[in-house]
Amino acid sequence: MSQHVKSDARGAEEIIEWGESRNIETCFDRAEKLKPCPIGAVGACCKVCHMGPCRLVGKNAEEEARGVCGATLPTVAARNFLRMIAAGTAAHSDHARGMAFTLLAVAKGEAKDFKITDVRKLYRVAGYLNIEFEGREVNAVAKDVAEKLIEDFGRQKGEGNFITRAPKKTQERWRKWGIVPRGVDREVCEAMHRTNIGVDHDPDHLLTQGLRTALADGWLGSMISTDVTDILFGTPKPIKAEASFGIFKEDEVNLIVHGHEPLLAEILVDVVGEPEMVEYAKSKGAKGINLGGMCCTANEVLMRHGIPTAGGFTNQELGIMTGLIDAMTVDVQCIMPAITEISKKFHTKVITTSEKAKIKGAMHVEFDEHRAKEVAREIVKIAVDNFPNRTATGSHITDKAPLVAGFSHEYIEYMQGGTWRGSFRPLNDAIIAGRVRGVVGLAGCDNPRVPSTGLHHFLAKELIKNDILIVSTGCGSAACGSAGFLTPETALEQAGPGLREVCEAIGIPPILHLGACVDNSRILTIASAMAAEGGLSDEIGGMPAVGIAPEWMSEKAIAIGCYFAASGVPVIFGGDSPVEGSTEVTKIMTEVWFERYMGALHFEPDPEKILAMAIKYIDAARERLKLRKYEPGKFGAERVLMDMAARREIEKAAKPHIGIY
Ligand code: NFS
Repeated sequence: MSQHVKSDARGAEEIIEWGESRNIETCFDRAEKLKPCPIGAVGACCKVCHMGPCRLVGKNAEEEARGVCGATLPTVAARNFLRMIAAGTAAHSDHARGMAFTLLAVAKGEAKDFKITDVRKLYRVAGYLNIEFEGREVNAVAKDVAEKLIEDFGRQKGEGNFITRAPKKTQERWRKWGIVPRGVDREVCEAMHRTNIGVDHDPDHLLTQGLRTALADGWLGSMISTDVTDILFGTPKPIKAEASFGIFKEDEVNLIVHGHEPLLAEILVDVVGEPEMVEYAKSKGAKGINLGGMCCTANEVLMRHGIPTAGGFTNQELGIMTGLIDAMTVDVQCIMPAITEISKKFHTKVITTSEKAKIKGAMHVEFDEHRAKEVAREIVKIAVDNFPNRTATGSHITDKAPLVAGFSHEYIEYMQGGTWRGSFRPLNDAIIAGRVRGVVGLAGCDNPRVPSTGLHHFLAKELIKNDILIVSTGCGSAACGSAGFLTPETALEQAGPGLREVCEAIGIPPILHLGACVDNSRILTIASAMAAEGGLSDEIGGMPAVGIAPEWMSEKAIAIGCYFAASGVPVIFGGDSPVEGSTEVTKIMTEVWFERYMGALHFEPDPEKILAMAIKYIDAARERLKLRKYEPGKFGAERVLMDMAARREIEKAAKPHIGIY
């Protein structure tokens, strides 16, 4: 990875250069031209009232600088940071709200094009919510589940429903420090109130509300979204797919779903296969209709249907520059408004589909779950009608990478023992024996301010070489996927000896793609299951586990980082710290949070240092847990891991069952 590379994503550099030779501007050019504001970058700009904006700068700014109202730099930095958490939480949770209301509509028979696909998951969730399900109509259970989950948004007092899914000790820490979230809307609203001019001025107190708000994201909003999506569309299990710009087909209509919400994308998966639609495409000279994705909408349909992904955040303009995308639907979040501008130079139609988001220069076809197929067909027709307008211009890329995705909590449990003996015992044992040194959640965005996806690639390779199992989500997964890292072969070629053995025995890649960014909630449930299994820590805190978001850019990533920190996971973000101006705030987020929750949030731009810090945290946790000292290639005794054949034997011996797990 040379310093001059703008993107390390497969094929990206070629498209960027092609665009540069034609003066087509992308986020990479804008990032170069537009240096970050040095005052805002360190959290020292306060613009919460109209006496300012106040710039808290100077030699001894932390001690001496004051805004017009007298606000200090630590107050301002903490306040700005809390607002980022609130915005990120609002985004994930509003998406979750839409999912919960769709489940309710399905249960009431009002969204006829959707159905409950995973009844087993519905029952599992009903169980968490103490809702009776035995002998009841599926839709009646679904209605109760949806209504109970919807309570989590508007609850004013008490605790979120899923809080009790965390290990007891983790819950105790939260209660002790007053960070158990009540309802999503209440926490976001209170965060905005507290950061309003003249309210909360104590940095620690502000950041404590930050953690409560972040927990509302992780354990309420995001977890609801993951569970409801599984109920409606199926809990993911391993599936093969492909990634990168090579997924676009020259002789087919290319329809790309971009954004975050899975509802329209799921219906499109059905509709593009309808014979009338395929015939229509043929009538326009195409061989068929090729559905692909981008960012997290891509991850949702990749996990469940193997729909290929064109990559993450920084690939969106480049995708259009291939000249092969006939239509791109965009719903909410991480959509660059620049895509409508760039689409003018090609034939691509950008279609906004959410009532919440419009972009000048885009068509608007609003999605409505009550007439989902009708809207989906309208969109497919727009794409097909646009196929003949394709010109020969564009930077075509044919290269793509194979991948395996679809690792849900439920599947990971199943793969460690089958339907009847599924557990987290083998993973815990492998960690105890030192075969697996620890676990890293490698997640978050890709970013044009660094060689985009390059930091993900570097860390992924180094971590698995060090026998660290990776669970990935969001654009981190897209980065690993298009690099070809999400295959079992990667374990053989690149993983350390212990991790390689574990991956070989189970037949999995050393990097497990867990889904979209809202599916970071799967990491919370996996960590809780590992704590319950025993032998490691009895809470999430203290596990040999670290979260890394090396290229983050979205406020959503900040909310995620904070809910992991509050749950007990040390987290390292790349790039410069948005609270760098205040050592007091930095200390709270690193030392104070570690003392209270065993989690922390660091910012470190140097990828080598991120790696070293992650390994240090993991080894320190191993030492605290009195686990065998990690030595490459040397392991302690552990149970024999079951391979696929052994699992099938158990399956055969057991009673017949429905589904795979
Ligand atoms: Ni996550 Fe998904 Fe990507 Fe970052 Fe955006 S798409 S929700 S925020 S950029 S990982």
